[in-house]
Amino acid sequence: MTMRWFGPGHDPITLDKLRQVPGLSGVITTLYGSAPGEAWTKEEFAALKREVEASGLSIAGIESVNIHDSIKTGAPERDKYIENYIATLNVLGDAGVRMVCYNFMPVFDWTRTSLFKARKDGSTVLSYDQKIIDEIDPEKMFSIISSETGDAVLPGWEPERMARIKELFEMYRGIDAEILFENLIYFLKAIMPTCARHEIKMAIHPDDPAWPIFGLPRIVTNREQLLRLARAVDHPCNGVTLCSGSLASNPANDIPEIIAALSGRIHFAHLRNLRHNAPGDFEESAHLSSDGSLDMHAIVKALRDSGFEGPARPDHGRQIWGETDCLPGYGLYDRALGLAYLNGLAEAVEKAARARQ
Ligand code: CS2
Ligand code: MN
Repeated sequence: MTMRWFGPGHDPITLDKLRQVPGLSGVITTLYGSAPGEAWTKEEFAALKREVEASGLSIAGIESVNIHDSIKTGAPERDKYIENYIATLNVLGDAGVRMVCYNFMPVFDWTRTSLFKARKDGSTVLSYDQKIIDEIDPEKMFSIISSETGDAVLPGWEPERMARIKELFEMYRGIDAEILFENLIYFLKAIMPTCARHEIKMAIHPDDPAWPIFGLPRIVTNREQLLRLARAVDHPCNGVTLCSGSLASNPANDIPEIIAALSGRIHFAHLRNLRHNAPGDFEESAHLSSDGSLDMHAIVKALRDSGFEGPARPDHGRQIWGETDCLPGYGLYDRALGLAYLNGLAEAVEKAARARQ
């Protein structure tokens, strides 16, 4: 069980605090300051690794090494950026990293219409309402997010990228789901030999929410698409991040069933619960099954039964107990509560399985 840590200067929650969370063995981190497409250097990564290890924790995987838009759009300069990606994988592989999470969403990473929706108990959560999205143009999206975050920079919502939003939309003109899929396969085929050499497991993160928004295609949203992707590059290093909250934004997705179907190809798990309010309208909840729409016990059990061995982490939590100094969704308190609960489920599932043997 791991937790996400955004790195020095980016995450107000220190490693000293994280290491007191019971059952935490490692962190999932990244070079948060690096732009998509940049090759990471050995020195930069060694410094990050030293810092994590000095706290007694280890790096359990990278989330994310982001993909340059030219790779997603298949622009002529993509090969140069794929070379940079391979250089980064070599740095990571040499440093002992075995899992890299990434996503292939055009323009926006995960999208929410509010980062601080108030709940009855006084906590706040991230929420999404398609009706709001339908009424605004995409350029407004960044102002909604930035007006709620102030100075904090959310992954995928960097002001430098958002300043170029018109240009980004222009780049994706004519890119439909089929072309985007081909570009993903091109990228995966190019990096597979490097991944195989270092035994780095690539774990694509599902699109969040799990349907196309602002007319942009989305290709990692359900069981069929995930299986198609796994088969198109049929190598164990081509795998998936099982993000329960992202996939379950579409209530038609049966998460335990998706886990069973992808057995052997899930390399990372994001465990998060959410509550469906109406079609296209959901809010995140505490991790507890009873607080949301997902059966978290069934999800943890399905992961165990599928032979999943990779890192897992609690995904977004609520903001509680007056905690404000954190990135939205990434406070310490509720993620720690979530982690303790998920560890309890994992222990119960494990013991029940052993008792049956
Ligand atoms: C994360 C994503 O906070 C989140 O919702 O799950 O931002 C995730 O890190 C990226 O999509 C993976 O590249
Ligand atoms: Mn996730």
